[in-house]
Amino acid sequence: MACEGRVLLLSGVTLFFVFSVCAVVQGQVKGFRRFSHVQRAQQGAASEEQWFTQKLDHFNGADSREWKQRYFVNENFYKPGGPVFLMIGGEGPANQAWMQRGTWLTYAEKAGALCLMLEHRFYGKSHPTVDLSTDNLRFLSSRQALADLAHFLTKIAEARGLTNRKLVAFGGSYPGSLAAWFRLKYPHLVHASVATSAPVHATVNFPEYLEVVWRSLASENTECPILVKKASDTLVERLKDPKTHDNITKDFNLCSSLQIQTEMDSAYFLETLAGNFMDVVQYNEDNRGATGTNITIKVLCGVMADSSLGDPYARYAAVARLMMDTFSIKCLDASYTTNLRDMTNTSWEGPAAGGGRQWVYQTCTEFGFYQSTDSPNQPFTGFPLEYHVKQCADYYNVSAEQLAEAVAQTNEYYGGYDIRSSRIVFPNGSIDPWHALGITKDITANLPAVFIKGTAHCANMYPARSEDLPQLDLARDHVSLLLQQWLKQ
Ligand SMILES: *[C@@H]1O[C@H](CO)[C@@H](O)[C@H](O)[C@H]1NC(C)=O
Ligand SMILES: *[C@@H]1O[C@H](CO)[C@@H](O)[C@H](O)[C@H]1NC(C)=O
Ligand SMILES: *[C@@H]1O[C@H](CO)[C@@H](O)[C@H](O)[C@H]1NC(C)=O
Ligand SMILES: *[C@@H]1O[C@H](CO)[C@@H](O)[C@H](O)[C@H]1NC(C)=O
Ligand SMILES: CC(=O)N[C@H]1CO[C@H](CO)[C@@H](O)[C@@H]1O
Repeated sequence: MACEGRVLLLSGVTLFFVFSVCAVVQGQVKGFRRFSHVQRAQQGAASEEQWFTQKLDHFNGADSREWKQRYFVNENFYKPGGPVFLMIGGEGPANQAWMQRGTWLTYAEKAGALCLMLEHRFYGKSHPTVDLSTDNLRFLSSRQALADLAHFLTKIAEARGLTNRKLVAFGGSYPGSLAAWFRLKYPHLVHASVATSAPVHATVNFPEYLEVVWRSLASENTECPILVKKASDTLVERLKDPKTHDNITKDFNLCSSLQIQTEMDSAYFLETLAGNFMDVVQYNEDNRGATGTNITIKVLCGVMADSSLGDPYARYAAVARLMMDTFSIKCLDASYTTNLRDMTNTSWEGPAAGGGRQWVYQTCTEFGFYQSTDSPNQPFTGFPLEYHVKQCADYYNVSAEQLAEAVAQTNEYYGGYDIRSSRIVFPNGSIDPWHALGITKDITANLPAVFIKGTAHCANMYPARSEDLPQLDLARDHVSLLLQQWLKQ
């Protein structure tokens, strides 16, 4: 869902924290974990799941196949005649916590809104097809998802006598983009949107992500990213010498002895370790909460600066072990072979069906967003664009040319940074690596950006806390005022 269940990948093991359940899912994928969101909403009484009969293919009138899509309703704040608020589901199970907590509900209370949340097709319990075969995944796209939202709203409005009510769409991260695009493509249905941390510009290569990681680490301590780079460079050197592999296996507590046969093996291993830093930066501070981790940029940079642990390489290994301890992971499985087996399992019970197989498919056929090491201004080495592109071929038989064309077409279809619409607000956080693909300056008075200095991915969506930065409170109030204005228009 929108900024929901957290996915942290530690050394080949992704921890997918679904609200109130902590499921450990083996072998999920990088792109996925570094796109999904921390859940900071607190536990409350679960809003009951409901099911909507949805079309499989909205773009073929001759195809009448149907399936059941999951949704949630909260009527607590609704006042007769009030607007409809819709939380858009994303690349993971719809998280019921959003029906009890979150900034959007404070807005709903003010506006007397009916609150709905629709789970994204192919995620959570919303299964349009019998399995996740590549052939079936062609029904997974943002366009089909927007059409699901449109059909759902139209039918719900008819059934509940809500036609002509103003609708406000909410979402964070990928669902933030969906919120913006929903207003763009269905202006007759959607009155306004709050598109938080929304990467509206698709791009195959996204090396800027790691540049923001450098800057975010440097804002804690200028030495920190330099030490990370030293450590990473040392590790890359050692990987070239098979005699060091036994030591590396021990240092990083690998589940089985390190096997480097191809560039994919080393890239996967290096990316997994870099992931410790990427995840913590993306969710800095947001990382405390229902799931209870206290690992922040400050903590990681503290370890990197601790010379009592040995050289920077030894400190880097200490970070990896700290992350494993924090998440009670016994050992690190950083093997591309295992990953490939998991990612190509097409069963709904498969190891990557929690969202990894689906989300990476969407990156290969719509968005790219590959967090490569292709920029010199970032700390890591060894997982270049080719490594990410090769995964599209390995998992789904999508070629580099097909990927490039698909990404170009996504921008052609939605407009990328040049989105033309109105009444969409784009909150962004300065230390969120995704802001590089978001709208960070007002496009027009009617398409404003809201800048939140010092916050990470999706911070403004979580329930307010007393220790929040004052600018985060201001951003929440600013969005609230905009919505009040817009609902009068
Ligand atoms: C492995 O680590 C030990 C102890 O730190 C060290 O003495 C040895 O030289 C290392 N082996 C290699 C091949 O680097
Ligand atoms: C995080 O919290 C745990 C348990 O409360 C504590 O044992 C640990 O020392 C803390 N770690 C850091 C880095 O603050
Ligand atoms: C896919 O995953 C399921 C559940 O873990 C497992 O039972 C099945 O054997 C796997 N299929 C293949 C082809 O590996
Ligand atoms: C992969 O795609 C190519 C061209 O798109 C096709 O010719 C080939 O049969 C596909 N391979 C598999 C295993 O599906
Ligand atoms: C980090 C970042 O790009 N923040 C931008 C968010 O939007 C405001 C405009 O309201 C920009 O000034 C910030 O630079």
